[in-house]
Amino acid sequence: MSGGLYSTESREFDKTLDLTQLKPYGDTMNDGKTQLSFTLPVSASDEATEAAKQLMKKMGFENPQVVFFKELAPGFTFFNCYGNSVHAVDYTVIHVPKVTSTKMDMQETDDFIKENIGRKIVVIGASTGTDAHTVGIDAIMNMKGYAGHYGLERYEMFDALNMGSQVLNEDFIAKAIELKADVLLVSQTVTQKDVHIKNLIELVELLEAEGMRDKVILVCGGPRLSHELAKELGYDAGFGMNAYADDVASYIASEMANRIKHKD
Ligand code: B12
Repeated sequence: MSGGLYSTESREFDKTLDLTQLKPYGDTMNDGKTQLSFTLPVSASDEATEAAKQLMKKMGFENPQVVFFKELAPGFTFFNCYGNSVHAVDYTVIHVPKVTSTKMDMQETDDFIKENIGRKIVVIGASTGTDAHTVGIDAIMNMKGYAGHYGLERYEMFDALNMGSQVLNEDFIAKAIELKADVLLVSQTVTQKDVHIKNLIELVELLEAEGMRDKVILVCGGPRLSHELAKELGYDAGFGMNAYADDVASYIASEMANRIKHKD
C-alpha cells in the first residue's frame, strides 16, 4: 500500500480521521457503519428480528437495522444487519508479528538457493487431517500458480510434492522421511470446533516423537491462520489470506540459508 500505514492522498478531503480512535467507515468519516451477519436458532418472526436488533445493541451498535432475513432451516434464521459501532481502537499502537524475510521473485529465489544452499530444497505439502480443501495448497504449490504467482513446482530449485487433501499426519510424516524433506507445508481451512488447531498440534507432537521437529522447516497456512498463531502452535512460520508462493518460497530459502550459516 502506498503511503505506509495509510495513504495520505485519500485523506486530504477529510481532516477528521483520528487514528487513535479508528472505527468503521460507511459514507461519513467516523460514522462506525458496520455490516454484520449471523444466524439465530429460532424461527423467522417479528420477535426474532427484534431479538437480532437487541443483540446488536448489546454488541455495541447504535441504530441497529435488519436489512435481510431468511429462515434457512426450520428453527434457524439468518440475518443481515447494519449498525453504527460505538467502539474504536488505537491504530497507532497495533503490532502484528509477521514473517520478516525479504520477498524475492521466482528467479531471484532460485538464484539465492543456488548461491547459498547449493542444492534443490525438498518440499512436501498437504491439506491434512479431515480437511478436504485443496485450493489453498494448490495455490502455493501448483506449477500453473495462482493469481499470477507460479507455485513451488515451477521453481528450478525446489523438488516439490503436493500430496493433496485429507492426508493423515502419520502418512505425511512417512512421506517426509521417505523423501528426506527439508520443508513441510500444511494447509488448514476448516476451523469448526477448532479442528485445525488440534490437527496442527498433533503434527508437531508426532514430529517431536520421531525426533524430526528440529530437522525440518515447518510451515502452516490457511485463511484463519496467522504467523502469531503458527508460532504459538510450534510452527516456524504461518501464512494467512493473500499469501502467495513467492512469499513462502522467499521465506524457505532465507530460513534454510540462516540455518546452514548457524550450523557452521
Ligand atoms: C471450495 C470450498 C469447498 C470445497 C473444497 C473443494 C476443494 N477441492 O478444495 C468443498 C465443497 C469440498 C468444501 C467442503 C466443506 N467446506 Co468449504 N469452502 C470452500 C470455499 C467456497 C472456497 C475455499 C477456497 O478454495 N478458497 C480459495 C483459496 C485460494 O484460498 P485459501 O484456502 O484461503 O488459500 C490461500 C491462503 O489461505 C493461503 N494458504 C492456504 N493454505 C496454505 C498453506 C501454506 C503452507 C501456505 C504458505 C499458505 C496457504 O494461500 C492461499 C492463496 O492465497 C470456502 C468459502 C470461501 N469463499 O472462502 C468454503 C469454506 C472454507 N468451507 C467451509 C466449510 C464449513 C466446509 C464444510 C465443513 C461444509 C460441510 N458442512 O460439509 C466442508 C468440509 C469438508 C472437509 N472435510 O474439509 C467454511 C469453513 C468455515 C470455518 N472457518 O470452519 C467456508 C469458509 C464456507 C463458510 N463460509 O462457511 N468446501
